[in-house]
Amino acid sequence: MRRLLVAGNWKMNASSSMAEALLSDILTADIQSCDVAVFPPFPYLAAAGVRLSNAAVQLGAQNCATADSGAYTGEVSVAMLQDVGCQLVLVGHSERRALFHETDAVVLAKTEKILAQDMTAVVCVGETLEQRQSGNAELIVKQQLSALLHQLKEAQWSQVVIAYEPVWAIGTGETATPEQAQQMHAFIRSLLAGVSQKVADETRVLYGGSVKAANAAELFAQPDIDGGLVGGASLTAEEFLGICRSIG
Ligand code: G2H
Repeated sequence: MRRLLVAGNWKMNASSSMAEALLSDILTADIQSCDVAVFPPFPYLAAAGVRLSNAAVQLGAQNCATADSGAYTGEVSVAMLQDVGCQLVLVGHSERRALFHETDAVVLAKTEKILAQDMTAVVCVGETLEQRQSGNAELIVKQQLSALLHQLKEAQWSQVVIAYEPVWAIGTGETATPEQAQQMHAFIRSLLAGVSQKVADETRVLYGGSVKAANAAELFAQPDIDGGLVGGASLTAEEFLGICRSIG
């Protein structure tokens, strides 16, 4: 019922030549088995937007401003991102929460801007190792989603993708087991059911955290895992396409 999505979050990596080569390889591969999206750094978005226009591969940005325009030095608005061809924006990645103080209120404000622009918000949630070990993983994820669950209207959820990214699995090489991930994904879906059964059935919940070609198939086989948000392994075409191809 839900088409899987494999999304490559390049983080602060690549160069213009690397971006061009990577996009070229992804386009040549012509993946049909899932939706594919890439999230290059800001400076490469405009060229990527031209490269991907009319292509099935979707373009996303890693961040956006909460304001529409004006005296916000260094910020990039959602309208600007759409102007250069972005369809999606990441919000609330744990690196932004931890390093740039992105609170749940900021996550909500950004998400509302993205949805108002008719774009898709990929909202990231996930607990730290300490929070998991103290038995609070579900509580933390519920808190991170709480404002969205209460504020968004049912129809808006068609423009939201959730990415569950346990902080302890990000860039560490340590992946949640398929069972651990499935358990949290099922919990997230139960929260979505509080909005409506339709929202629970149709909202995609991606897994993120050291996804690679070797573990993707097992993760994506879980009933509530609808694809992956891929960091390190999205930086080489071979590994990223290997993840896409793990979907039968
Ligand atoms: C989690 C993920 C991508 P990685 O941050 O969002 O990165 O796959 O490198 O763990």
